[in-house]
Amino acid sequence: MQEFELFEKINKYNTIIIHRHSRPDLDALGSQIGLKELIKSNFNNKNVYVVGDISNKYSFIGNMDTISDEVYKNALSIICDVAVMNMVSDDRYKLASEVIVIDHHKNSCDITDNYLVDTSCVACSEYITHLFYKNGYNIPSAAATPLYGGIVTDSGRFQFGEKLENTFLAASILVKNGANPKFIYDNINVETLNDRKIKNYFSNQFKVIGKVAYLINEHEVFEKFNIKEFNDISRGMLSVMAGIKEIEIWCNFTFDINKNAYIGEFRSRNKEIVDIAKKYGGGGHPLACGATIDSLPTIDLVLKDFCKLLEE
Ligand SMILES: [Mn+2]
Repeated sequence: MQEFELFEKINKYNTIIIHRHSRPDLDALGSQIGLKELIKSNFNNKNVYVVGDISNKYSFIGNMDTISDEVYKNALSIICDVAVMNMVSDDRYKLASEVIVIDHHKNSCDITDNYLVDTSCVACSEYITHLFYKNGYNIPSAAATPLYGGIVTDSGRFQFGEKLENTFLAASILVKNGANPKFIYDNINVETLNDRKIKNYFSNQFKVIGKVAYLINEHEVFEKFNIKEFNDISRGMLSVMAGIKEIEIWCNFTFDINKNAYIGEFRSRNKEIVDIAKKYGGGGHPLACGATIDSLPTIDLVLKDFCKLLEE
């Protein structure tokens, strides 16, 4: 699909319902809510809704709308920050007359041919900013702040990105149009006292062999701290081992009672480790990957492989 067709289709429909991926991060929510505000401010008399599961962590950015199936009749659905069917939150987008996907991920789209993607953008929020700005649309502050939030978080606070100059350009446009960076940072830099206590606990638990740090978390820890979300430990506690000068690779093995196995999350500062993840049936990015590990003896083998890699 051509970019101009996005605006033609928005023009054509009175009702537009915006979706994004489930378990939303701030880019999913920021691009979704930002797009809603952009449409409301640039196109007259549109009914624009945002739907999907909510995230307690990012609820500060805005609320979702509750709508009936009827609303999808003769409506346009736009899906942000995801291009694969099984990750979209609320599959009622299928009830709409037409669907458009706007994404920045590298995988291909299995939802529709109305697919806009720019993989050089670090965030879907960045892509949407460029799309509207270069086509001469107005950017209200109600759109600028959530879009800014999406860019800040998906870029790891402006560290990552294939075309950082364009990322900064989008951020500059948003700030010029009233984005409130302090509001975003005040909300994402804060944690609860309980969160900090949990982190302190895990900070005292990790072990080190050579330049490799690791945590092995049995199922009991979920009960110990009343943690419901698996990823709050599995991914959330990686950070207690990151940023340590002597540690090159850090791993978090968390027991998943549903799989009766340890979910291993692996991170490396410089040396590519994804081949070791693949050796154990996993995969991911060169410096950030994972694998499902069946037992404690196998965890030992993984750790030995990481140590060996660092000796090479
Ligand atoms: Mn994203």
